[in-house]
Amino acid sequence: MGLVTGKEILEAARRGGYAIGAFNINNLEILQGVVSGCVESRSPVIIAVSEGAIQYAGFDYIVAMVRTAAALIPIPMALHLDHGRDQEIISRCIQGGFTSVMIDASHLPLEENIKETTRVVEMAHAEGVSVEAELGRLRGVEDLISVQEREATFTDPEEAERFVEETGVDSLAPAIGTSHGAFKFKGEARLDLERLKTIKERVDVPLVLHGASTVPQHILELMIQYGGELQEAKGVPPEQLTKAIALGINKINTDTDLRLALTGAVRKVLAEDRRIFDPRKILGPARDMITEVVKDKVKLFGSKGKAQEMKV
Ligand code: TD3
Ligand code: ZN
Repeated sequence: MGLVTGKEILEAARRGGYAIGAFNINNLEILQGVVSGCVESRSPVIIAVSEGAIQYAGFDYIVAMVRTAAALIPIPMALHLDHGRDQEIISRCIQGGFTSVMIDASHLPLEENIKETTRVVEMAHAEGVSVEAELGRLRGVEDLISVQEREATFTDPEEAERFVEETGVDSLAPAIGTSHGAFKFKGEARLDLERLKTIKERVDVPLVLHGASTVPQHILELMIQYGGELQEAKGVPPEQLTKAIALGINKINTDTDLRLALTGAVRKVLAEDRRIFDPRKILGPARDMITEVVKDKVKLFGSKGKAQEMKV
């Protein structure tokens, strides 16, 4: 059906009270794994591509691959730049076929974040491309010892209100206690849901949760069984995601769980048959494993079956 904007997908999710998975891809097998999972579940999907992924696979390969996927399938799909920091890459995405970009100027002071984000919003909206921005820093809850440190890192609801009003962004990623990667929590895994609730009361755009991988137990066990060293890995508990969705999260970013699924499946195949060297026999099961993970995710996020409801 061709690519749709991030805004179209997220506004439908906001109206329906569910979340859309934004899945990071780097190559053909990951893309196909994600696409199959969403097609089988009849779920809209956001394909997320980082600056690192563009560097790895090449801009034109990524755009051609994702466009081809979108043309072949009956579900709404957006192509989104994840954590855009480089102005040149952001412009290239806006001009070159992406339907959504994230400007991540969250490392800058508030005023500069507002300025940079506003500039990207103007550029992107002129081309009909949606924009996500980030406010606050992503860090694990227990890394923040003092109340002051926590306040300086997590998103301030008042600032969020001002940020959305002044920049005109289409969606906002607040910092509420998640972090990227497989080692998110040392102690209790908990998000600052009170803060999320207050932010939602003050802004009326869809909210995005970064660092939302759950590190599923069965995948962790697979990794460890076949030689991976990940004993301390811990993700966001699925029930915390359910609560976050009920409080206004409409986009859930997932990369780590796909990486773990791919690596776990590859480890298993290689360990079980040491004579294998056909890439299709190595990456085929990994692709299938990604499909299974994605099917579980979209069920949890509530986007299963929502492709039909979106009139795009
Ligand atoms: O933006 N992303 C994807 C890139 C992070 C590198 O892993 C996320 O917020 C996903 O975070 P997670 O929990 O999958 O690491
Ligand atoms: Zn992120």
